[in-house]
Amino acid sequence: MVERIEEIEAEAKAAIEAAGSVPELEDARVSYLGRKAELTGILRGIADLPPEQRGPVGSTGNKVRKALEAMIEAKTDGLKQIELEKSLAGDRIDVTLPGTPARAVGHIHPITRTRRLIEDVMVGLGYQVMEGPEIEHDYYNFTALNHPAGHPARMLQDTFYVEHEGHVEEVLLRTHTSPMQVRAMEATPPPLFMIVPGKTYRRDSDATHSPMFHQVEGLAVGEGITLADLKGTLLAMLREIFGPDREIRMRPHFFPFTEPSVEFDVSCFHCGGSGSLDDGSRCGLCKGIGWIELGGAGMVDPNVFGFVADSGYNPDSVTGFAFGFGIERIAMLRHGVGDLRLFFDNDVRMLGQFS
Ligand code: FA5
Repeated sequence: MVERIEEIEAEAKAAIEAAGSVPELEDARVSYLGRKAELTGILRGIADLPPEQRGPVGSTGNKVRKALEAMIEAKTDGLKQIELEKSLAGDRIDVTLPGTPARAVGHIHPITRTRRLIEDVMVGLGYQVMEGPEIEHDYYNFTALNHPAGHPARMLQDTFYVEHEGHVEEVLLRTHTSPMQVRAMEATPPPLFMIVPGKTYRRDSDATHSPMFHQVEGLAVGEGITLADLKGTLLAMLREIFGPDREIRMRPHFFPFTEPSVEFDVSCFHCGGSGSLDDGSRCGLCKGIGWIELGGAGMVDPNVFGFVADSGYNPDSVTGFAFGFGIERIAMLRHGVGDLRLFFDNDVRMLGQFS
């Protein structure tokens, strides 16, 4: 009987050693130590053995059972550790792998982009950025800008009027950002260097004109400011926007609130200002002229200073220049967009191209 127990021990040890997983080890435990196992049966039947066998069989049997139990316990711990390591290795996250692509969050609108570019350039030149109301009084939009009532220049800008307390033609959607010239001077004594980007409105609609559009106003007032400063400022700004080789030109024009007044053009960045392309054909961007018209400007009219004399603007001691231009026009030129209305159709296939 003792020999049989030793045989069982050898078989059981081999089976335990061969077990490669926790379930396999459990099978071995059930086979050799379970309720129906041979060794369990032998130990349970000790009382029925002849008295001289009870001692050796009992002690060998119990020793073997304990040894097998200890072996199984040690092996269980080892296998569990191996399985844990395997599953950890399987679950390991490689933080260096590229992540799931982030969802597209959209794009900044090309008009906003262009506005920010202009703001950055002008802040770099020492200008502050101001904002003003889109619903404006006739006084700021026209009167204080030297357009007396009945002045024909009022008719040049097809105005949207807002009915206010039964009155028409007192409150309007600003037709340009120039009203902020007067508001800024009322609020800030000279010297003043500011730009005003914002929405403006006119009864206009075609491929290059929209009822709602954006302008940027610029105003510089201080002692001894001249038209040459205006030209230098416009040149610096437009070179930042359109490239370092650009030139500008100013042509005589008329605005009621500047004297002298000019329109300013930038040399065409498509043909380099020559008006023709390398193959000899006419440049389509500037229509063969070599110059692209951008906006209006001039020296602040002393009459305008008269409206803000109480704020320290004495035309005998300060001079200044102002300029204004359309943001859509700059964005169209920069991105080669032929129809301004595309910016406001809100087709993401069009807007998503400018990132
Ligand atoms: C003015 O609005 C003057 N306030 C500019 C100015 C400021 C002159 C300071 C002197 C001193 P004008 O009406 O030309 O000027 O408009 C300026 C620019 O606004 C135009 O060159 C054009 O680019 C843009 N613009 C005018 N109307 C529209 C429109 N309906 N849609 C899109 N852009 C427009």
